Amino acid sequence: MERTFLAIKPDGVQRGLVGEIISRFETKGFTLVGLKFLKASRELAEQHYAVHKERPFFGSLVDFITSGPVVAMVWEGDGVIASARKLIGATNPLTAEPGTIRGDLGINIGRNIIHGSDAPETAQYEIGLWFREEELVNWQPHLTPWLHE
Ligand code: FUP
Repeated sequence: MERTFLAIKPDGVQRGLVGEIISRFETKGFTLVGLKFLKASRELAEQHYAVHKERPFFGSLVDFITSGPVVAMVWEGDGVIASARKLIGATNPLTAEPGTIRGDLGINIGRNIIHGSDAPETAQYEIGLWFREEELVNWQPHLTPWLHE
């Protein structure tokens, strides 16, 4: 079963959006398999955003993601990686579609509320970076027959 890594960033936590955001993935029908609340170290943040290390915004991105607590999560479901990206919306909340998390809840690219893995390889890398295998829970929600034909 496909898994993705999602993280509610410090702005989402500070603004009290944790419940609203988790609710969107729950009500969509995906399964939560990992959850932790932590303040990321600089080392973790730099590894997480390693693909952006040559970009001009890298320093401020790492400063921001380490500036307060984040909610790190792993969600499971068929097609969850691409679907979560759709639910999250475009990188810039100002132009993200209404109905998406960023489109509904934000206005600035540097405060875009949530991170979601963009591909299977990234998901695998990010899940391994933020979670140990024993922190992920394998379980079968009772809702499954009502969500899948
Ligand atoms: P996304 O996959 O939508 O989270 O966006 P990217 O991986 O392209 O960028 C990672 C983060 O860098 C974004 F969440 C916001 C930040 N960013 C900027 O601050 N400025 C930019 O021009 C691009 C990205």
